[in-house]
Amino acid sequence: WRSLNTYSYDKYHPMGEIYEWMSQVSEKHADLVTQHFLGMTYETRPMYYLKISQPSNNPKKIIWIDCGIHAREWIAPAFCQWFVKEIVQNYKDNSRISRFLRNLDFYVLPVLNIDGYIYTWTTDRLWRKSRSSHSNGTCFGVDLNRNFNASWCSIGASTNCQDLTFCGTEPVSEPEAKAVSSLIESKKKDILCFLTIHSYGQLILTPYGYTKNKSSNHEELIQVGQKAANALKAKHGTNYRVGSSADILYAVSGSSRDWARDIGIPFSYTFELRDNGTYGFILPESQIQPTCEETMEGVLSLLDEVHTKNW
Ligand code: ING
Ligand code: ZN
Repeated sequence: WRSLNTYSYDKYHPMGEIYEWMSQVSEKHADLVTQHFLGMTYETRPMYYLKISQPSNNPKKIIWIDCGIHAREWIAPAFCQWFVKEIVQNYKDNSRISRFLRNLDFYVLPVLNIDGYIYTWTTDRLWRKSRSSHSNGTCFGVDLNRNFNASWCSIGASTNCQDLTFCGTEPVSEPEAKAVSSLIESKKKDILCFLTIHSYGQLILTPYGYTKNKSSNHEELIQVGQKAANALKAKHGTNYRVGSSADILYAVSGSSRDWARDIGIPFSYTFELRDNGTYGFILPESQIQPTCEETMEGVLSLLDEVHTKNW
């Protein structure tokens, strides 16, 4: 591909192409999309997020969306790119999107775990963690979704660096988690909704994972999540389940979603995209488009709900 017009949103892209895509979207749509530095990865690659924002006089709230905290979940970065494409292509004509942009800014981090994502392209397609070195270089990687400061490493996480769910050496020990935490912390008063995109399992998960206790707005979170699941299903018939992590998946500590809710962000969700295990992490490219189309419907429905509650 040479220009944005020929970028394939129904293909998986290596990190170099995603970097190039980020520069091109923010260049071509400079009035709407800006690229911002977030921090460096362990292997010293730059992390950028895209801010989608329309000029306005009224104070706005932020919608955060990150993808690719787990390296092998390739459909997640594909969705973040799809989401940005949909907004930039439709914000002028789509009344729902233009209504959102009057009150909301979108912060989109297309690939959170860049080092891990690259490693899945070069070396091990099923790598999950980051690529930091531990125990004198004898084992590698922290599960970045166990490294956040939410009941860190108390349950559903491991202190053994060889394990898939290694929580790191202390809360937010990893540069990638630190970069995200710092930005979110600094903007938390303005963040209305935190969405973190994973695969697979077809689930919309609410806080908490580290306890069966419910967050103060649990019922509302479930209602909004259930509406999103209905909107998602209406597109291609895909069934999603909605519930708290601890209730419908498993108990985990140190997730970004729980941490975001704990610091006071009212709406915080994990999306687990397609499929249900037929292909699992190796979701065929033929499913990128339908998966992104239906997820878009789910996310837009969710945004409609949180937007309506505030304006
Ligand atoms: N699943 C998530 C995981 O980190 C999750 C599920 C997310 C649980 C957030 C609790 C909180 O294990 C995958 N597939 O990564
Ligand atoms: Zn995941």
